[in-house]
Amino acid sequence: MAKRVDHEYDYLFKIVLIGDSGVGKSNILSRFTRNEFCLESKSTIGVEFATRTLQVEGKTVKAQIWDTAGQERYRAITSAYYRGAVGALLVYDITKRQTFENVQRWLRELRDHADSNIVIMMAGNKSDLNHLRAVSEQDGQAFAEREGLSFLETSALEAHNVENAFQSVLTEIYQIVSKKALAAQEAASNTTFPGKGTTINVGDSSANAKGGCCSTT
Ligand SMILES: Nc1nc2c(ncn2[C@@H]2O[C@H](COP(=O)(O)OP(=O)(O)OP(=O)(O)O)[C@@H](O)[C@H]2O)c(=O)[nH]1
Ligand SMILES: [Mg+2]
Repeated sequence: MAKRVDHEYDYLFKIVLIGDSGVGKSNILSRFTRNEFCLESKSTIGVEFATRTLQVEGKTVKAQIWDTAGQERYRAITSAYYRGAVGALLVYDITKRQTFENVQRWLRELRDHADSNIVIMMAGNKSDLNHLRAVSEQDGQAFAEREGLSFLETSALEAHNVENAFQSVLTEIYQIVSKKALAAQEAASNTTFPGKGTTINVGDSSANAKGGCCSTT
């Protein structure tokens, strides 16, 4: 029998879930990766992660989603949590104003610890509890626009927009990555095949170093 290859994906993207305790991060994760919801879920302690492989613009993408506690005392070491993350879902609870006010704090943490090009989606979760709403959708939208974030209201309970939120983050990441790959390819072909009339100085090592190396960052 043929052995299954583990690398059955084109890209692996790490995404982190952040936001105050109780906003629904773990349920968003379980809804997205296992289609499960738990009304009496316990606060996360330390770090958990789950994966799901899906199609993004015709490519097979494995999303590795990390989840930690919103509560400071249960949180894992911050720098390790953010290392290598290319996307973030920043969650607040539309029925708890304070969790929305704290989004600013979470953004600061992202800017301090994560890559500056990280793709951020803000999610106003628990949209099923409209009768208890403490943050209007317009307030969420306006804040996201000011901060340059994508924005959706979600409900892990009703499976509303959870799929969309991740698809949108993954698509944006994919577009950035493929643009970078294209730019790197172009840079490489330009340096490998210098145009007619280009002076190639073989004696100068610093010039060689510049011309021969193609940065992927
Ligand atoms: N009505 C409703 N309740 C939700 C929704 N998402 C999560 N909850 C509930 O909110 C509570 C907290 O959810 P969690 O997913 O554990 O929250 P968390 O953000 O992971 O919390 P920490 O791990 O402490 O940071 C649980 O009782 C969930 O059942 C939702 O979309 N709608
Ligand atoms: Mg949790």
